Parts: sequence; C-alpha cells; structure tokens
Amino acid sequence: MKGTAFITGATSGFGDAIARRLSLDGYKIIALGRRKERLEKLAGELGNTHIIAADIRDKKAVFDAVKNLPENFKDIEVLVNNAGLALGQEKTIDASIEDFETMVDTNIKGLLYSTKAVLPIMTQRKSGYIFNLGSVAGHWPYPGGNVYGGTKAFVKQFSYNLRNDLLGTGIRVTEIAPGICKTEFSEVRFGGDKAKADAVYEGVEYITAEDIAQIVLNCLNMPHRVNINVVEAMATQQTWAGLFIEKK
Ligand code: NDP
Ligand code: 8X3
Repeated sequence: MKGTAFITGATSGFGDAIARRLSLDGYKIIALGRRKERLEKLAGELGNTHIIAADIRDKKAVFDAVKNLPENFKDIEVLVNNAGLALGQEKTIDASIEDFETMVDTNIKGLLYSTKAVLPIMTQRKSGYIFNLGSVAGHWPYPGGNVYGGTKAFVKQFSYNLRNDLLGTGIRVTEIAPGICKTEFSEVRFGGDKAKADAVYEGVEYITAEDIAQIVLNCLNMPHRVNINVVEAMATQQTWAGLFIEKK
C-alpha cells in the first residue's frame, strides 16, 4: 500500500479519473469537492477513501479538513490541485464580474489554500508530488479566454515558482496544461447548456479524463531524480490558432 493522494475536484472529470487511477495503483485517496453524494459514491466504489465535502474557496474549511485528517490519511504523498472552472466565454466588456470573481477565487485562491494546507505535511516528510491543473488557456490566448486563461497563467507561473521554493526538499511539482477534453467543463462554462457544450466536442477526438489520469501516473512513475516541469497535452486534432489579422 502506497501513501495518500489528495485530489481536489474529485466529483467529476479529471479529478474522478485521477482518483480512480491512483486508487488502482495502490494509493489511499482523499477526495474533495462540493457534491457530497458523488464523493460518497466514489468512496464506496474505491474503498480506502476519505472524503471532504467542501468548497475549495472556503479557506477555513480547507485548512480545518487537513488539520483534522484521520491518522491513516495524514501521509500525503501526492496533491492534485484540480478543482477549477471556466464561466462564460464572452468578451471582457460583456462578461460578468461575478463570474470573474468565482474563477479567481476557485482557480487561484482555492489552489493556494490546498497547497498551503498540505505543504507542511510534505516538507516534514521530505517528499511529495504536487500536480497543478493549468490549461492551454494559460499558455496561449484565445477569444473569450480572458480571465479563465489569466487564472491558468497564474497556475503555470506559480508552479514554476513553487519549484524554486521547494528546491532541497525533494518535493516535485508539475503543471499539467491540457487542451480540449470532454468532461463537465463546458456544461459548467455555458451555465448547464448541454447542447452548446456538446457542440464544442463535435467532430473532435478529444482527450479523455483517463488520458489525464495516465499522464499523472506516468509523471509519478518517473525516477525521483526527474521533475517534469510542465506537460502541455492537446488533442491531435487541436493546434494553436495562429495570429489573427483583422482585415479592412
Ligand atoms: P469538471 O467540471 O468535470 O470538474 C471540475 C471539478 O472541480 C469538479 O469535481 C468540481 O466539484 C470541482 N470544483 C469546481 N469548483 C469547486 C469548488 N468551488 N470547490 C470544490 N470543488 C470545485 O471539469 P474538468 O475535470 O475538465 O476540470 C478539472 C480541471 O482541469 C479544472 O481546473 C479545469 O480548469 C482544468 N482543465 C480542463 C480542461 C477541459 O477541457 N476539460 C482543459 C484544461 C484544463 P464540485 O462541483 O462537486 O464542487
Ligand atoms: C480548458 C481548455 O481550451 O477550453 O482549459 O480553455 S480550453
């Protein structure tokens, strides 16, 4: 039996797939998300899983949950900062400021809460592996990507800087920046409009959540001397848009 893997946003998509893959690989799982019934179902299926039904934006809830972990889940070896979302794809002038705030609070501040809560455990154990879910949207601009892409650019730069801070501790950090993947992501982005969400994936052999889980496992299985700084993974059918020119 391996140590514990703490996965935020484990009720859906990547987080759910990563929890399942790492559980299969022998890790105990801590699964965090807001939808308690999904977490309970996951824990029932996996066994050896501690659930935290909490909003990642709730600083006190996150810190208290880590402080009060059951004894046998305190050996956190892996933290997957995955909880996150995009809301809307309008131009900045048309987009809602509340949506901007939710993305900043979740994708940036929430990620900082779980990282700060878990880091002392890893530094004390002098080992650990932190995965931060960024996005191609944080590496490359696209129309309507504005604040979502901005939060993911933060994730990239913070991951690099965290690596610097952790030099000498043996703790590894990887930013995973996926392109198009079919999860509940677009349904959330488009306010539950399933038809609009499905249209995003039409005619594309998109990346699956299981592919992302496999990337996590591949990184974990590299010799400890190797730190994969960033994995940017696009669907074979996806590429950069190129520089757009407005022709008169
Ligand atoms: P999903 O919508 O399927 O899953 C998002 C997960 O994040 C859910 O488990 C959700 O749990 C959790 N979450 C969202 N807000 C909160 C919150 N406030 N508190 C706790 N948990 C929260 O999307 P994905 O699996 O696709 O997304 C996972 C990550 O990957 C995100 O950070 C996303 O930005 C990133 N990503 C996704 C891509 C894609 O194309 N799918 C591509 C690149 C990056 P719950 O609602 O139960 O709280
Ligand atoms: C999700 C990928 O391209 O929809 O982060 O922003 S994208």
